[in-house]
Amino acid sequence: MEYTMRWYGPNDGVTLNDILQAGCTGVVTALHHIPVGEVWTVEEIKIRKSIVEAAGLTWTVVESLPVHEDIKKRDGKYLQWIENYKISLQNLGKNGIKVITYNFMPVLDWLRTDLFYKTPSSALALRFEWVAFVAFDLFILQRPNAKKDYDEVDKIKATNYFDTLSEKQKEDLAKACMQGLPGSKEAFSSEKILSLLNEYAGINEEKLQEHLFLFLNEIAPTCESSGLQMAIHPDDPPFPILGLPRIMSKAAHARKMLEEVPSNAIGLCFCTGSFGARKDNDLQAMFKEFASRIYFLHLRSTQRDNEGNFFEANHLEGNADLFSIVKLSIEIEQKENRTIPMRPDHGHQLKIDDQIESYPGYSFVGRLKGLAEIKGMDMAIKRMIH
Ligand code: DNO
Ligand code: MN
Repeated sequence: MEYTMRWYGPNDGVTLNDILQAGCTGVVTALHHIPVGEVWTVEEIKIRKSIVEAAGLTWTVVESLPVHEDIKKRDGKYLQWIENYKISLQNLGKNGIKVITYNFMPVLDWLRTDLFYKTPSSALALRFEWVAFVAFDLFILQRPNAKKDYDEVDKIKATNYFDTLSEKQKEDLAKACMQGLPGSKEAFSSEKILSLLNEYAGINEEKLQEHLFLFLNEIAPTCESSGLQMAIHPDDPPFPILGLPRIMSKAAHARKMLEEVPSNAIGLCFCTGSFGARKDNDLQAMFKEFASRIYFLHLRSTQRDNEGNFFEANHLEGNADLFSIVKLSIEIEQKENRTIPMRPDHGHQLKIDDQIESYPGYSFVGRLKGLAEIKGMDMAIKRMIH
């Protein structure tokens, strides 16, 4: 396993040296300052690469090279954006990048209703609560179709829930749900989300899936010639929200993509936290089935309840059995003689993390704790095998 942490670039409060001291050999980063769709030039990539290498770290995984909304909808300037995407891929390949992570979630990236959920130790975790989300949709976003998308029970629960919230709690709920894209300090507004949602009116799951497969088959030859592996990140949360289609939430979705896009350059980012938020996703079975096309690992765990709610648990607790996943990764690495990059994905916000400014989920000490636990487990499993 190659140990990395996500680094948001020179503006990240967590420094490259912090990441090196934590025990990583590499970082996962992106050129967040380049607008979605524009080409990542060789010069810009080189600048980032040299900063990373000067700190004694490597950069082999990009997260994310974002896919323009026009490509997901196949409208507007999507052909231009695909051409640009290919040029960015070539430029990244020339600079030693091996894996590209991206997602195909319309409009939003990952979404939680609470960014500061207090766990029993008082460490703060990210949490998704269904009733809170319905309340957000009905009363804060006021999406025109929301009322008909939920059943009566959900609507009553959400109304009662919303009535108990103070103004401050309502504000926090709005902030959590509209936090903007990863790496961006710019939040979404209700108007912005509503207008983006409108553009997806005619696009159902089947259509979005078709658009993903077309896009991937179009870029696969470039990935092959540039020595790159595409690793799609699962939907998070892994079920439909805001009336939007979801196409990478469960085993059947991943299976279909790997069948429809046969190139080995196209594979998965196995995020145990995102896939694991669904009860019907058997993580071990999925890992075994897709192993040879898993190119990147996001290791974290979620604790679910029976109502579609979950919070991000300590890495070695909750519903995802990371011991089994690490063991399976070691087996596939040995069998196929390759190294899979990993990162501890999100971490808890510990008290001491208040001292360093970081993005939600990307605290330093909280992630370091997860990384160290996983690293110890990895070493122990290897020693037991030999
Ligand atoms: C959530 C995170 C995501 C991920 C992007 C990849 O689990 O890992 O923000 O980085 O969706 O495009
Ligand atoms: Mn993830």
